[in-house]
Amino acid sequence: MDILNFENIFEGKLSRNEMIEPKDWMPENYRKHLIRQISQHAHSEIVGMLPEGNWISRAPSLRAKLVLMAKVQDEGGHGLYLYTAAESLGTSRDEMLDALHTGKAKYSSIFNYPTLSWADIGTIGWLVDGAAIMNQVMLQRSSYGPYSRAMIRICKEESFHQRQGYEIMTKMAFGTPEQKEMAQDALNRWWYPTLMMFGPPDVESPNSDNAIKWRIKRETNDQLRQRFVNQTVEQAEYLNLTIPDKNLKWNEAKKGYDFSEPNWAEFKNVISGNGPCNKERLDKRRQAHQDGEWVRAAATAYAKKQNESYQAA
Ligand code: FAQ
Repeated sequence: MDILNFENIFEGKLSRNEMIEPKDWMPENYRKHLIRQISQHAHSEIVGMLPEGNWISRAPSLRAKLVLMAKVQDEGGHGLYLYTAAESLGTSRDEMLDALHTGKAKYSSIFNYPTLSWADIGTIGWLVDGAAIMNQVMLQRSSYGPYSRAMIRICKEESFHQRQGYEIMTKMAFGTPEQKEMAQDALNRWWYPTLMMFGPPDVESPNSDNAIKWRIKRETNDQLRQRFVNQTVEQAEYLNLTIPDKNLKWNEAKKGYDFSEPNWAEFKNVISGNGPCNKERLDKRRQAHQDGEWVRAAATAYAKKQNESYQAA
């Protein structure tokens, strides 16, 4: 079959909303686009364990500690599903991790901000997981089968994470004046970085056109950001907390809120490696990888031995 026929089959599947599977023919740029996005997503999950992991030993109760430990462990699991989905496109775990550890690969900008108080853990669950779900619900219908299936499970777990965060915020916002102040302070610091998670405005997003054309993303960065703001305003009102944006206003014509854009110069700075915690996060990640070397060596030796005994039998 010539390349045009392969392309027709690929386009036909997309137009019928069928999944593209690892053994199917796909354009090289589609494969590269997916490896880029899925590996960045995987890196975000495992780097995202660090700001919250930082609070496990300081959680205010045994219950809070158990719930946070389960959440952080889930994020590690999400990273594993996603690395496996990316491997099915022909890259290797070592290549992806090497790109992360050498600073070549991106991961979500949000994890380069510090977690200064327990209210930050509530805010991450409420806002950061809330934004992640907003994006990932759409990705459940992504055109690449292994990515879409990973997202279905991840979204279920992210919903628990979002509730965990909102529960902390509810306790703090309705707690003592000091607790409420901590909750407001955390919202003030995390609001704009959360809006940045959706990526640059559509007009400055070089990857969006292909992502939409190939049905990898079903909605654009701006559409998702708008939906997130619309949903979150009511949640903040219930908590009696103030979103730090004087321009936030209901716009009846667009049936959504007008809101201030985040500082895009700050975003560019953070994704170029110069955010408040980029260095700390990468140092911790490299150290964790190094510390895990003996586990990888033992697992590889065990698998080799099993393989030899199967072949001998
Ligand atoms: N941070 O052309 P676009 C989570 C880069 S999971 C860093 O618009 P695209 C769970 C982008 O890569 C959070 N870089 O790109 C959790 C591109 O650079 P490149 C992660 C960003 O791909 C919760 C350039 O800017 N979620 O939080 C960011 O169409 C709590 C131009 O951008 C995902 O990864 C950013 N925020 O759209 C874990 C979801 N935004 O590669 C622990 C899947 C953009 O050309 C605790 N990913 N860039 O050098 C996506 O949906 C997309 O990749 C976007 C970016 C929306 C992130």
